[in-house]
Amino acid sequence: MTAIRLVYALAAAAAAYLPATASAQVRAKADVACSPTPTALQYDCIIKLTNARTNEPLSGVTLTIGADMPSMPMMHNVRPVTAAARQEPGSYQARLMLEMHGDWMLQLNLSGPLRDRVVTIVRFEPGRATLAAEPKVPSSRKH
Ligand SMILES: [Cu+2]
Repeated sequence: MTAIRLVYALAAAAAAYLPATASAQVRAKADVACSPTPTALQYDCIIKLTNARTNEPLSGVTLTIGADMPSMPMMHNVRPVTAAARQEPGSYQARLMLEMHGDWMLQLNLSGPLRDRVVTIVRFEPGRATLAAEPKVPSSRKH
């Protein structure tokens, strides 16, 4: 009886401890593809989130997207939007309404099963959007 109780206690401890540990180690990778809508400065973006280590799709994530222009700090005030999950696991979509064309830094804030922040820079132009230069990785990541 004592042994059984001990096993049960260990299992409960593991269940309480492991998810937090696991989520702290998981980093997200994001593939962002945006396309223009008929409305000027409005773009529809599809974001695919994967576990950076295993490449598995990240489902069930609450994803908000903020946008700012690195070249014009404090000049813009685009409200963050919450992305909607698409049918494909790990795939999300969001509509961005920007204030001008140019390079925008998209800040992807993930919460839920894991918390992470992924930053990517996208060049928004009339009629198209392309990935711009490699973003600077926030220094919180340890090597
Ligand atoms: Cu600007």
